[in-house]
Formats: sequence, structure tokens, C-alpha cells
Amino acid sequence: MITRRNLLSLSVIAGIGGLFERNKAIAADDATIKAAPAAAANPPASYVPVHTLNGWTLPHRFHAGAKEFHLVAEEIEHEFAPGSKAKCWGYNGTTPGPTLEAVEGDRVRIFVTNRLGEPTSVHWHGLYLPSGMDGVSGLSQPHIKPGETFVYEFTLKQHGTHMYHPHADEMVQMAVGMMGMFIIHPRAGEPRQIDRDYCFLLHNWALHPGTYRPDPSIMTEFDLWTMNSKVFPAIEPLVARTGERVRIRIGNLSMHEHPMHLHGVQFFVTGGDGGRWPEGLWRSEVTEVVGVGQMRDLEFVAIPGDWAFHCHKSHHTMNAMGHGIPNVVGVDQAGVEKDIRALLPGYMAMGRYGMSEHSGHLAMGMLEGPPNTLPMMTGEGPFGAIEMGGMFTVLKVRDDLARSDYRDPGWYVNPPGTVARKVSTDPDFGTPVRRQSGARSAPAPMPDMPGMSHGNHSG
Ligand SMILES: [Cu+2]
Repeated sequence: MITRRNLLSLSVIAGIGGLFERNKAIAADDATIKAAPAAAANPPASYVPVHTLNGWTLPHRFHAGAKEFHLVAEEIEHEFAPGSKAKCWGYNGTTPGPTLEAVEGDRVRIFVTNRLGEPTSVHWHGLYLPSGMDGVSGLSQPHIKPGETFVYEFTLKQHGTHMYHPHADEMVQMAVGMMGMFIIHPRAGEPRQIDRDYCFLLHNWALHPGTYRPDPSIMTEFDLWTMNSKVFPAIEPLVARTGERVRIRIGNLSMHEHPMHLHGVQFFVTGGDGGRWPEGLWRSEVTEVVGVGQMRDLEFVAIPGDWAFHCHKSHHTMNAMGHGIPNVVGVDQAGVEKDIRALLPGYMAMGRYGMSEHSGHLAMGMLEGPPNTLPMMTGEGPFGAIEMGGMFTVLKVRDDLARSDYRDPGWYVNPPGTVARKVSTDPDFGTPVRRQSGARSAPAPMPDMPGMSHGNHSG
């Protein structure tokens, strides 16, 4: 008898079988690396170019039977968001470095010039290639010394979401921003057409308050949590037209795993470290953990609205000033904090009512943080303060976007009657069922502050 469960297992087995066959074929073919036979035989299907949030795709040229790219490892000045800059290392002027984009079967030739003060190398994370092209300095190749240029050359035997990063003095070089995405499209085209294809890398930085150079020695306590080396509110929104099929490709080269949560839809996880999964292996989720060194592809059909997309670890959606501060929630600190700050410049504690107070005080200029340091939470939405930082952005889906339009369409105009609204200002309103309450009376009302406005943006 065929039950739903049987069908599911069969499709999973078929999926795993497919993966196994593919890996066997790649392994068999690996012995002979030739100049792109597949590329010559079958012209690639057209694809939608990947869109790197806040980033860019490296141009290439065709030369001597290969697509040629040129990466330059170098120090750069990088802005995480207005108000916080740092000396970072990256490729071709940016962190992350530019996205490399090619098609399964392509022969690629990648020059790497080292303009750093120490040796480096580039590892192509997740790719089938000859061992000597794998980029582990000392193991698979000599170090690329300062001023030298090396060339890597191999044929792309797979498609999927991949990454590149140094494999030399890794702790330092990755901590200060050296990484990038390597996107390979399937030669035969997508089984289901993708209308928008986004990619980004997750990372963490120890840019301590008041400093300008990320600290590579930190292992767990970071100050900034980034998507493509930017924090909210500087992370660009993901934009789509209603009904479009959207793919978000995520890589993680930070020191923590990140449960990435998308509001408004259940997405399918359609690929990972092993490339794109057969459809029988797709699973429906609203939060997907992207582990350290892993990649994940998420796919969904866009529904109109403004939808939050963020890491679900709440400390990863805050910026530098929210970490390691004294907890004095519930304590009346009227006047005290100012006195302490006269003795300890930059001192900041929790507010009496929580951290919202501080975003208000910062907005009013009553509080000034250390130089080059972002407030813990920030960002202004149509209804007031968004109170986020770090790994947070917005998916903006609209009915009337042009296919190739990736510009920020502004805030969503909600249809009339579809926005949560105030019905009372009395804390004793209604007859709610409550088990126990410590408070004898309602708390003193929180003072009104800018950024806590009660605007109404509904239609
Ligand atoms: Cu996270």
C-alpha cells in the first residue's frame, strides 16, 4: 500500500540516490581535467544574475578558453553603517570581496594578487577541483607572498552556492573581512525558474567601542553582526514583485551559527553545502540555521508587504553599544548615570524600563556614545523606531515592480483595516485572565520620546 509516508521516503531515497550518482560521476570525471568539454558541447541556459546585497559581481573576460577573473587582496576602509568605519581587509576594494559568478562546465582562471603585508592564499570553499588548486597554503600550494600574483585554474563540475576565503593566517585574515561568494549556475537551467536571486555572507566583528581596527583575537564575544559586512540599518532591503519566485543564498563565515528567520512565508530550503538538493529533499521552514562554514539556499513565492528577515539570536540584531553593560532594569537612575559618565566617559547601563530608553536619549542628543560606535539598536520605520541592529533587514514585496527593479520601493502601504491598532490607554482595560501578577498597580507610564512616535501609515 502506498501511504503518504511511503511516498515521502521514496522521494527522499530517490533524492539521495540522485546525489550519490552525481557525486560518483564527478569523482570519475575528476581524474581528467580538460578544458571545459561541457561548455563547448552545450551552451548554458540563460539565468537571472545573482544580486549581492550591498555588494557587487566581479566582471570577467574570456581568454584562452577560460573565464578570467582577477582578485586583489588588500587593506580597505570599510563602513559598517554611517557612524562606524574600520580598517578592514578585503578583495578589490570591498569586504566581502566581489561575488564570482559562472556556469557549471565553465573553465575558470582566477588571478590573485597579494597587496597585503603578509602571505595569503585563496580556498574555493565547496568546489570539486584538483588538490593543488584547493588553496591551503603550505599543504596544497606555496604561500602567495606580498606583491606576488598566483593563478588558479579549474573546470566547474557542479552548480550551487559556494564561497572563497584565505587559507593562510586564517584567524586574522577572515576576522578582518576577507571572504566572498562563488555562485555557479546550472548549465541545464533551473528546474523552476528563479525570478530574483540574492546572496550574502554572514560574519561577526570585534570592533570594540571607540576603536577602528577589528580585533582578530576574539572568539565568542563580538560587537558587530553583519550581512555582507553591513549592519542594520545599512543593509539593503531584499526587493521582489508579488508572485515572483525568490531565492536567498546564505553563506556563513562567522564564528557562530545563525538561525535566519523570514517573516510572512514558509520557505523551502532547496540547497546547502552539497549544492542544490533534489526536490524530494526540500523542506519547508520559517527559520533555517546556517552553521559555521555552511551555505543554505532558501526559496519562496513573494507575498506583498514589508517582512522582517533577521537572525533569531536577539544579540545578533544589536550593534556595539548593547554588549556587556550593567543590568539596572527596574532601578531609578535619575541623575546617577550622568554623574558616573563624568567619571567614566562612555559609561552606559541598561535603562530603568529596558533599552528602548537609550534609543530615545541618543536620538534627543542627551546621550553620546563612544566615537565610531553604533548605538545598540536603531532604524526608523513608518510607525516609529525599529529598534534593531546587526543581522536585520526587510523583504519588500510590491505588486507593481518592474522585473529588473531592485531599488528600495519605500514603506508598504497597508490595505485599510489590516494594521494592528490601539483600542485603549487604560492598563486595566478589559477582563483578561491572569494567573498571577507581582505588580499591585500598573507601572508608571514610560516617558514619551522621539523615535517612539505613534504614526499611522495605514491606507
Ligand atoms: Cu546570528
